[in-house]
Amino acid sequence: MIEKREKAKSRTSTHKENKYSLFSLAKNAVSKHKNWSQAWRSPELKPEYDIVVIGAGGHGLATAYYLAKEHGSKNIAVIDKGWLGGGNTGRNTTIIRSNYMWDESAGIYEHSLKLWETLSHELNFNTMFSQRGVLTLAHTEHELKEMTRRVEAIRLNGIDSEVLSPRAIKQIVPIIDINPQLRYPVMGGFIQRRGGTARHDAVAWGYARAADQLGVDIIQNCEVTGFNIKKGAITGVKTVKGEIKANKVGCVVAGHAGVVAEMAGFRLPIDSRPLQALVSEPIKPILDTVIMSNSVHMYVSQSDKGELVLGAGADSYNSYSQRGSLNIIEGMLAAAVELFPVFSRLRMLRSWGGIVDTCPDASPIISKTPVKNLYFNCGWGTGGFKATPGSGHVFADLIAKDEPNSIAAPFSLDRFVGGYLIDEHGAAGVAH
Ligand code: FAD
Ligand code: PYC
Repeated sequence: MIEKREKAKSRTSTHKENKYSLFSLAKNAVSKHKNWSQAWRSPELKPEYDIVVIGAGGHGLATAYYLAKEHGSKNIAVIDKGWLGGGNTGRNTTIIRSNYMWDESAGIYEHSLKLWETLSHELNFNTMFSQRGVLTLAHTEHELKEMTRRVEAIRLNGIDSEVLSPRAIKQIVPIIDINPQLRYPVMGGFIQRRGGTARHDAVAWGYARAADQLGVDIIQNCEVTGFNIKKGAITGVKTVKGEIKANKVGCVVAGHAGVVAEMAGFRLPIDSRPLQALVSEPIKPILDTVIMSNSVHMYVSQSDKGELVLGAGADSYNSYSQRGSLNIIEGMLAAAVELFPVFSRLRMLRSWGGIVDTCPDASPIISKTPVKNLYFNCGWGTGGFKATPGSGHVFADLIAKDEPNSIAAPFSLDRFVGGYLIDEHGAAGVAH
């Protein structure tokens, strides 16, 4: 009886909240959002901060949030040359998974996936995290054997992963063509059921609002143009809005890590290339899993709006232009239509590109640098969105303690000197 009453009470309060939020939406629409409160402040840049984080993508904002929340750091700024979330965070296709081969990668990506599982609650912001499963297809005997080995390695790290037969795949994805006569027949695949997607902007906005509430200054349109370095240690940052003194600086500038490192006088083992994606017109729900095929360089999921979100491999040349080559998406669409004949009459709405920084071993850098108190977090290549919470979490720890924790340590720059590479080319979602 009590339970019934509690349920009825909570139904009434949800109903009331909905009524009020609908009323508030309508009121703000009529007043042209004049009284709409801002989700974060737009403070003036101060001349001095304890910690400056360069890059207001998801990783930079998460770093600032965990610095303030877990390390009690005060007087932090996050600065960005554009608008927050306008880099790869706002351009990616939002696939989240932790099914990597090596123990070091399992450490960082699974740490991140666990943080995703409670992130909306942590930030009090709906990140629209959806564990709809990520299914990767195999098109040759060799690929299937390699996948089976990979699944065993993933499971040894306690991460969920299963090999699937073509029939099992067809049950999960009824629109896929598993005809063995196809040019690239579906021979099987593997799935991580805890994998999925989230709303990219919401992650940046959620971290931004939560960091702002903890006193972090977020400064947009503030490009970094150089560093002040004395006796091998960082003392400040030069920006288009003036110089800032800083005790510590963290750089999280995906796509431009090499450019910013050069400003500090060292080089990074990084390649920067365009990676593009595209969306179709919205249609009724037809696909409730993420499908990836590394051999045909095609992946697809359906957004909550109904658009199909498709992506391809990276361009094969280095560039900083945020657009990709047409032949890459032409090839990808041909593969998509072969696997999903029902897509053939679908119209594409738009395509775009981002710049991905990739290391020779396709693993990221989370590290101290040759300049004391200057730290870099970069090289996530085509796959850093999934790592946003975990990357921010361990990078904050590194900046606060000036020592990497056990999750971050394998990703230090030293590995390119010592040779302890973490080769994850096979786990990358797309060719690069
Ligand atoms: P960003 O969001 O790029 O933030 C870096 C910020 O640094 C930018 O806002 C930029 O303006 C700023 N900046 C640069 N230079 C300066 C400067 N001089 N001064 C001040 N600010 C500066 N990953 C996945 O896990 N799953 C996917 O499905 C996936 N799909 C992708 C699809 C595409 C098309 C692309 C391009 C990438 C994809 N990725 C994916 C990769 C993922 O987007 C990135 O690894 C991740 O978003 C990087 O986040 P970030 O916060 O480090 O970078
Ligand atoms: O890392 O899973 C991934 C991915 C898929 C598409 C782009 N990156």
